[in-house]
Amino acid sequence: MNAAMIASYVSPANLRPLAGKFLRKAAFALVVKGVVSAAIPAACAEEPAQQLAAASAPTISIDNFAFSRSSVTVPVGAKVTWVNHDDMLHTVTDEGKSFKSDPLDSGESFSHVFDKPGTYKYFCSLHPHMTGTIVVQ
Ligand SMILES: [Cu+2]
Repeated sequence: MNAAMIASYVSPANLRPLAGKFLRKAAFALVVKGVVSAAIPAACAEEPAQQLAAASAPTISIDNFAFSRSSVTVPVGAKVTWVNHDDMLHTVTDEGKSFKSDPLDSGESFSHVFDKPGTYKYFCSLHPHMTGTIVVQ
């Protein structure tokens, strides 16, 4: 689910029967804030192509000295992105040395495309207790 999908879901055409300008604006504001998004996954469940796209480009947050998802499974060719939300430098370093980020400052990100199937264990080279796994199928 991305902003464009949300925007099309609450397009003016869908909302026109409801009421005038004010309601459309209010509904859009709620969606933007995430208040209404809980109602939307049912619609997304019928769109496997878009789910696959999401699985092919997952994002992993780095927060509070941890990777937000300890294990992520992706298809071959997937691009995985890590975003550092800590106020501390971190790296994303593959145990098998197939990829290694520079130290990421707060707000910086690193992406890697996984072209070969396998299990990739990675860690932060500055804080080796921070670990994660990418499974490429
Ligand atoms: Cu670190």
